Amino acid sequence: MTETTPPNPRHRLSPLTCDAPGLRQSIRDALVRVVGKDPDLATPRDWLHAVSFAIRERIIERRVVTRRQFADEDVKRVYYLSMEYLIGRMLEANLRNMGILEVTQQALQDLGVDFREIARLEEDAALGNGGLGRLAACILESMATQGYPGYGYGIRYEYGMFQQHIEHFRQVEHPDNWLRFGNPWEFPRPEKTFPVRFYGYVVEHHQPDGETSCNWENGEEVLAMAYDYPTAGYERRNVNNLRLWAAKATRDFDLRYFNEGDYIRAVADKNESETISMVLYPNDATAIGKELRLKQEYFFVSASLQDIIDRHLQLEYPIDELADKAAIQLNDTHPAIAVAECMRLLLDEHRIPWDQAWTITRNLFSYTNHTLMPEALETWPVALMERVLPRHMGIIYRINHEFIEEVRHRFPGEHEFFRRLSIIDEDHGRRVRMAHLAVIGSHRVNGVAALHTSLLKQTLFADFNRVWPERFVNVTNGVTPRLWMIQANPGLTELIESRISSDWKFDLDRLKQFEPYASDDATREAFRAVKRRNKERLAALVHKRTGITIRSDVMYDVQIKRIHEYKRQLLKLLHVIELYQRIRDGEDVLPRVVLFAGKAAPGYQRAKDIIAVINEVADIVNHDPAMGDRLKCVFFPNYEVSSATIIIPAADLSEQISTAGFEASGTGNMKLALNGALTIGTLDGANIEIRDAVGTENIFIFGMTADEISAHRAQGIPPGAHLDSHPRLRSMVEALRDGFFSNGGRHLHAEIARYLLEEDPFFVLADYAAYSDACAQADRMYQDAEAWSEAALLNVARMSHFSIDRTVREYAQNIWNVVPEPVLPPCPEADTN
Ligand code: 73E
Repeated sequence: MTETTPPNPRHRLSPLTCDAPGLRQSIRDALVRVVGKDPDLATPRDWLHAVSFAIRERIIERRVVTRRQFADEDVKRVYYLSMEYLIGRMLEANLRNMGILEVTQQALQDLGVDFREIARLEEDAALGNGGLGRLAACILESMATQGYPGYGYGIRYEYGMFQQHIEHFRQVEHPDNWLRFGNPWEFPRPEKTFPVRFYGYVVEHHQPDGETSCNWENGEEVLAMAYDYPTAGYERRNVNNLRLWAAKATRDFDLRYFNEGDYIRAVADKNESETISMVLYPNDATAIGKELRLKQEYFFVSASLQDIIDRHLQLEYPIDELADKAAIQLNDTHPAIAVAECMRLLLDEHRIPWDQAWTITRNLFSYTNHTLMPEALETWPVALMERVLPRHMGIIYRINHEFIEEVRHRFPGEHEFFRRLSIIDEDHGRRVRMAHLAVIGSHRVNGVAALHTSLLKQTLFADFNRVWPERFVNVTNGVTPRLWMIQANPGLTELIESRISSDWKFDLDRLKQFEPYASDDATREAFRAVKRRNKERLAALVHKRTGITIRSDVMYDVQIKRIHEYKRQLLKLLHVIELYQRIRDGEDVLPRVVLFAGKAAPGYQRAKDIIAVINEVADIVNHDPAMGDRLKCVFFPNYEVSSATIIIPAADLSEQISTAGFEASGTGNMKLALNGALTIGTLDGANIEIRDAVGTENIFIFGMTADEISAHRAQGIPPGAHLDSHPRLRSMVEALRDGFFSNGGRHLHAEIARYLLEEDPFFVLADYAAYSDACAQADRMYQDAEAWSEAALLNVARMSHFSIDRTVREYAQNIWNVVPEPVLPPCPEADTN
């Protein structure tokens, strides 16, 4: 059935029941008929798969209804193109959003199965590195919840983000074979398969009308096959679709060599072409200059655009109305080649003239920038691009030529300006600047927090901002309260629910109604009880994962994020050393648990060294009897979405201490504050907006501002000059340097100390005194349990701005120009009988 065929009455759906008996039956049926097991012999994983299959039937039914509605209503669709989706486990999220969590738990209990036990067995879908990928997952969930016709497109990596083990204090990477037991949540769509070409050459044909048409010939073809992951909106409403592409060798491939009798070569080559979707590059905030990465980017972009255009034509819309019926968001520059691919498809496949194709393309695309870090900005050598994507290189040259002509006309004689604006960087061995292609090919470009957007306009895109100031807009990130509050923190959810009406779950603005309860003694006490239970839950997990025993009656101070110099895990580690020394000196120090978690890119040696040093310091601290349980330091291994949902609700203090000007937004900062942690942070990224929302008295801000950092850098003060800015700093750094905390890694500790004293590119020492003061201020407030609880509750109540639903509405209004469709009516009421 095509998208436009009116529903055949014989194809009317009779929805599956969502009551306990119906679910019980479905689960048992799935166990026998799909998983193929006798219930008497079924393992917990068999039950996990059985319940997942039973639920997916119900989700896909809603997907069919949602798709029909969109087809009937002539809607404008939003397409989100992202190399990364950090989804996490799907069972509980799907059950909750479908509104059938409790009834399914009941059905399982009737079958003698413990929901918690089987849910734990599900692998996280970790098809992303960190914030950028998690944002993509939150945006999809929000589009479904709010009724936007949104589609995600990405890559179905065979191996996701590596699993981090800690061996002898160091990070060791293990492959993430997340599909090894099969995946009940995906629907393979072999009929949705598109060819994607690489290499080859371009043949030009001169037409009688003076135009030139191009054919991209020869080269190698790989097939992109679709796998669909339905994404449920909250409370059984719309179900949208995430379509991930897997690379498959073409049949030609096989035949060519089979006919030549070289069987082994044929199979080897087939394997090679399928490596395109084999593995996620585990690099956060650094560009990867590898040919395979460029092929991954083009592979998923080409398949997605072919699919988008196919859908548009199947709906019988004229091709020149593409930008009226679709909006495409580029999640960073990773999919930016889409601009050239769209032009290629319109020009070569649909025979649209250049100017018209260019107007469509620009109206279609918009681009989100997530970082200013120079090492993250993607540029490809022209020679590589010419070899892998010769047609696209030609298109990029023409886009660039016409753009430069336009600015030459508007800004005559400014040759240096044109050179800086050009898509081609001529200074570093001729490279294609993907960010320039993305800006020129989009009608809107957004940063992800107010400070980030303003820095974008002043620095990276200052020249473009002169050309097109109206193109740059801010859309501050957000997080979904469904996962990061309702699922992660049932205790706090219940507390809020007992005080205000439940519509805050859809409309986080309503959380403001909770504000008066911050001064209510009973609510504060209940909040502390919830926090305590969340700490007990985390303490049990910490013990299981690390063997370390932690108290649950002390401050939990957490820094959880990718390990990166600019995020300054070393600043927190120095504070741990300060506390350690002070306790050893007999000072009275507020008892606390300091918890770090995060992965280092496998090739990022400094970050891996930081993990090793944290673990060695932790080992000394945790085994020193002088600490008497007042200080514990934990490195929680293999940080992922599912562990974040346990750590975040237990936190008291949220460490957001990046060097100002470097963290584009941060989203962990929002999740932690929403769960009642107080932030200690710099004026960086979204911290600034969090401060404005919660009030300066409910957050601990310290350190140099982005402007002060720039000024400080310009002064060129040697880092060692700050050693006397704080009474203990010198002895702390010396302890590191002299290997006091080392356990076989003496050289490493000396190197970290040298790095701080001589390089310190992210101003750890310069900011230390201010940081230590802010920590002391936090400690003082924590000792007044009432004051702390009040501030924590005010943080919760004032986080409405950071709902992903607000973020998505801003994209919809200011960038995509789409309106939400009325959400579907709920399924028949779930019945727990
Ligand atoms: O500040 C975060 C931001 O909150 C930023 O570092 C992160 O994106 C988050 C969501 O907006 C980010 N990730 C990357 N760049 N910025 C990145 C770069 C290359 C590969 C993978 C991820």
